[in-house]
Amino acid sequence: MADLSRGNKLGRVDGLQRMWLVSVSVVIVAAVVVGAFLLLSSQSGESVEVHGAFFRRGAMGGGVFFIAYNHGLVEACIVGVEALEPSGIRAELHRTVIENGVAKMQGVEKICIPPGGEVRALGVEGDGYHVMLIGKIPEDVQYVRVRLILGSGAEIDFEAREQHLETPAEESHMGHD
Ligand SMILES: [Cu+2]
Repeated sequence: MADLSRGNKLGRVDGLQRMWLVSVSVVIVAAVVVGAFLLLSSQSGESVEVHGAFFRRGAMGGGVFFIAYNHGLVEACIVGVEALEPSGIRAELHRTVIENGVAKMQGVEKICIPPGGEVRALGVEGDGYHVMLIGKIPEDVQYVRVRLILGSGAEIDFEAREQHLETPAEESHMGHD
């Protein structure tokens, strides 16, 4: 009887020690994961990434198009935009909507990206969103630098190269505006 109860007691102590070790390991792993996540978040501006950016020239400005991915765990909103290069160009967040078969552009206060999702800021070919450039872009300028400002205050700077229209007929037509 005495030997059996001692054996049980020892068994319980081993179990408790194992549980304690497992708890400590879980806490350490969690701390490492959280630390890595915070580091990544702070480095990449709240885990929002811009891909495939380009711009198209218009008569008095142009449009900047891109895909924004949110790798974060919470919704991220673009609340502001600036044109860094060339200077003297104003930038606005826009959305193109189709009303009675006519495409219309309107300013928007923010563009929100769901956690783990994306926004296709590709004009009518995407979710309608784009960055509108207002001002004459010099002829020799082949790319623009754009800064997106997130709701958290984080900034994402990216470069958008000029994309010429594919059909030569349309291009020459546009060129003589
Ligand atoms: Cu626009």
